[in-house]
Amino acid sequence: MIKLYGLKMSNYYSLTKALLIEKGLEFEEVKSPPSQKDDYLQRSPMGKMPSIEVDGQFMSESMAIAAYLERLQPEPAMLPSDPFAAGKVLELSNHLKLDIELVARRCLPELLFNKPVSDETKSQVKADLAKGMVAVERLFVCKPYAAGSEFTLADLYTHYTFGLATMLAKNVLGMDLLADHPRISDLLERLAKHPSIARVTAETAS
Ligand SMILES: N[C@@H](CCC(=O)N[C@@H](CS)C(=O)NCC(=O)O)C(=O)O
Repeated sequence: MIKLYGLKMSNYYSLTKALLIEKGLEFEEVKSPPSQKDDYLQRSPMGKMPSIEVDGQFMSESMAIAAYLERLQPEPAMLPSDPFAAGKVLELSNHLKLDIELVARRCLPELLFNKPVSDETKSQVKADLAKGMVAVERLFVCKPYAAGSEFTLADLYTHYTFGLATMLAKNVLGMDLLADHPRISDLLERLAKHPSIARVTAETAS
């Protein structure tokens, strides 16, 4: 059985859990906070969560885990069978991860650990987020899902990216990230009710 290491509070842990649920795979959750200890780094070389264990072997990085799970359990598909469409799903997922989530995350120390982020960093993050939002807006299809007619990996990255990024933007930057993006706001409302995501949310709260 697949073991999923990390903490429920982590958006990437939650994304991976939702993916395992989507795939109907059996898995065991192992509570494991991030660490720089050697045994942890064997599972996840940057000491981050999530990671998985399969038959005594380890893998980190949500997108790598998603690629593995897609081949292990092809149905339901989280990437379209059309090669170009599959690339577009990954393109959107990567932009969400790199140009929204990772940018907003620079404000996390202020919210989580009460470590103030400098005004210079805040204005850079605001500018980078504005640019990232224009970029992802170009890529979103929202008919009805993030990248087209089917629920894909991009929907999971959408939900788990904006969950964190909108909260950080609002509380640290005083910025409404979705103010000019009604299509993305509507999609997020629908995704919150998607069964795998709703189950992860309910189990995180319990
Ligand atoms: N690129 C990684 C990001 C994982 C990540 O940033 N995890 C955060 C929690 S959501 C973490 O472990 N942070 C602790 C740390 O950086 O030490 C992925 O996609 O899995």
